[in-house]
Amino acid sequence: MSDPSAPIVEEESPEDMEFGRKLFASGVDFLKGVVDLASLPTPDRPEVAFAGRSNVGKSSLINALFRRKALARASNTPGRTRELNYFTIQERLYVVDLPGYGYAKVTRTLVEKWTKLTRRYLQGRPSLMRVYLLVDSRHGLKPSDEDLMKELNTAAVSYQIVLTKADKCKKTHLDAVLADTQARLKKQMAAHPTVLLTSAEKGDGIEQLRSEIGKFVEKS
Ligand SMILES: Nc1nc2c(ncn2[C@@H]2O[C@H](COP(=O)(O)OP(=O)(O)OP(=O)(O)O)[C@@H](O)[C@H]2O)c(=O)[nH]1
Ligand SMILES: [Mg+2]
Repeated sequence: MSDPSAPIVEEESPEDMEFGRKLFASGVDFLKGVVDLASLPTPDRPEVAFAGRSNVGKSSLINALFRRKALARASNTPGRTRELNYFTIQERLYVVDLPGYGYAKVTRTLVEKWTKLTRRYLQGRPSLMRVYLLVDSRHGLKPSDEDLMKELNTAAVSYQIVLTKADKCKKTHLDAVLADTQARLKKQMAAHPTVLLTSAEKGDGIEQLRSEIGKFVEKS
């Protein structure tokens, strides 16, 4: 019998992998940084967003997906991304880099402003196909992540947990964090049951993520 606590691994078909690879190699443009809901672009194409605590590696993962060093601004200074940054693959897909939460060093008013904007966006965007909720492999899920998960459940927004910075951890630690995260997802209605393990630095999980995102895009 299979071990119920073993991580679920989803196999991507070679066709999906190839589609994802081509999609992310087909050219990307920065569209704009959105600072209020009124400035959101028309929801005329599928959209995926990268959310998570400050410094978990959202911008770095987007750069890795597109094989670009500095498309999305990544930095050691938490709180680097301050707007909803829209990237577009022609007219086929929007990829959104969100400001992080859970970082208190900038002024409280500023944090509240970004948090409010991000939350409102996440709950009310009709074309949002999936939220990738990034979690640092070293730390696992934090209460602020679980708050967001609850909100996404309530708003019935599909999301998937992505563990980041896998290169910074030992395999035994990764296995434990994966199992713990998956166990905590069981009761979450809107959560994708698979937890993805990634490293923007070494490339782990990047091809799979491209393939998964590709499934939201119309084949043309
Ligand atoms: N070793 C390693 N470092 C990483 C990885 N991903 C990101 N980092 C580092 O983590 C730091 C934060 O990365 P960012 O991509 O800026 O994080 P963010 O989530 O966009 O941060 P905010 O915009 O502040 O919310 C940077 O110093 C990155 O180089 C990874 O996979 N491996
Ligand atoms: Mg960022």
